[in-house]
Amino acid sequence: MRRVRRPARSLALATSLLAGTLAPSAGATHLAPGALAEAAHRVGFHVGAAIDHDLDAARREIAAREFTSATLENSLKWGPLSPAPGVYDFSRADAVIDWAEPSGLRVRGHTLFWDRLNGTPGWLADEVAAAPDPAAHLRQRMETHAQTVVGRYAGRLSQWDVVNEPLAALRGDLDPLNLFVQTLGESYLDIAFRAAHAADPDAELFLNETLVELLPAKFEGLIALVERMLARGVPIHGVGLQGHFLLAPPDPFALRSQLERIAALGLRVELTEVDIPISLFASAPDPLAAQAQAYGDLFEACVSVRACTGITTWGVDDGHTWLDSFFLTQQNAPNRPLLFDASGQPKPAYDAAVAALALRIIDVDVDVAPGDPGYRINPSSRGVVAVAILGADGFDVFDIVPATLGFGPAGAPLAHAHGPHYEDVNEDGRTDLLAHYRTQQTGLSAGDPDACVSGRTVDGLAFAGCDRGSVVERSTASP
Ligand code: 9MR
Repeated sequence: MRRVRRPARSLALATSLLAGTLAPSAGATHLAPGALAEAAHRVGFHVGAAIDHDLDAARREIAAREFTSATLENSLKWGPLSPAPGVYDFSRADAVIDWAEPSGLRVRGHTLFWDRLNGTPGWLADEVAAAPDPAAHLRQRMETHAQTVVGRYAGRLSQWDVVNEPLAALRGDLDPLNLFVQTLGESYLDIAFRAAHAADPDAELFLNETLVELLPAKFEGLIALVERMLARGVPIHGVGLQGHFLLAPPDPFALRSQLERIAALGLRVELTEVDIPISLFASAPDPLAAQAQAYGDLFEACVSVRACTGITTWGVDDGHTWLDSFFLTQQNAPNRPLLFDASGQPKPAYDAAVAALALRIIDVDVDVAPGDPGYRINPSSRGVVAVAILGADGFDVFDIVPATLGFGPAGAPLAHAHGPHYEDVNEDGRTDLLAHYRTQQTGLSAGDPDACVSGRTVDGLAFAGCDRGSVVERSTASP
């Protein structure tokens, strides 16, 4: 058995930042430049920013240093891309993508089909209305558009928001004002995703929706829609929750449960357009610290769900945000909703995001293996649980404090079954270290709802995991 002792890494700082006790003042981060991207890279997570074609060099420099992902804010929308039928101008999109790639950024394509604002060219509705068979005409236009745009960048854009905002603004039904819905009904989503998949079979295809974080009924509509698409075999790989928290800061518990609902469908999920305006915290004693808490909550909700693979803020810094010109929010300008202030300095929210990313590295995997003769346990009397703490860096089973381990609803103590540790090569070809513990409980079986383990690491991180087959459980930071 290989015993690897990786360098100890303290989470105390991260935890106290999340608790707000060390929140620095604006622009006074103690973190090194690039800490955000570094923290994300370390745990295989993406932090992104929306980038427009005319974003200035100073902001691009911040983006390249601090983020791992870029979303095209406007340049790939059908309206700006195609001024007349069959005419495409890729110059703005090319400029962003040609900058992002050598900057080492993952690029998200945004967005193929969106019928609000400038998402669809004006000529399309006129053309569809005049067509002898409007449905056939629109379908053909959509397929050509997907082939032209997704095909052009095939292999370069790893994710696409194939369809944006299909639902009514404040409800869970399809948007009755949407040209695609009016002409093709729900089948427009199938056409869109199938055409995008044909144009780039390797791209991860997302359905991106807004305001669902604040509207539970709309979220249910989204889930039902995605379930129907999956039942029809539509190639959808992820759901994007935009995360424009214009009315209230994120509720971390509700958000996490939404992320888990999407994960349970077997899909990825990302927070794709996040902004949390400072006006939400106007009455707080320290609005920047309160905003940092909200960002910390948001990041923690996502990093604690394995299927949640990225968070993108809708802009780089507070000097350049759509909220300052949006009719509902412009009276609050400056809205200051992002991780960097208008002079490009990291805000307390930045530190909170970095701290929360550190929590990603703990995953607890609990497997019940009753009676497996390989474990040399009497199958009729005792259970065995294998506990693995998996992480890209920093923590493993050696970090468990054995005396803190508890099993089942009563938190019964666990002792090493044999071992103390062994290596296991997982499905990704990565070697995990596991530890087996013996319970006094009889009659255990795989997936037993009571087969839960909790404990603490030497760094004071509380963790908990249950046997759910192959699903990896979350961990929580200790208070
Ligand atoms: O931030 C974008 C702004 O510059 C554009 O004028 C606007 C219309 O195209 O779109 C904004 O981004 C939207 C995104 O594409 C979809 N979700 C809502 C975003 C804010 O309106």
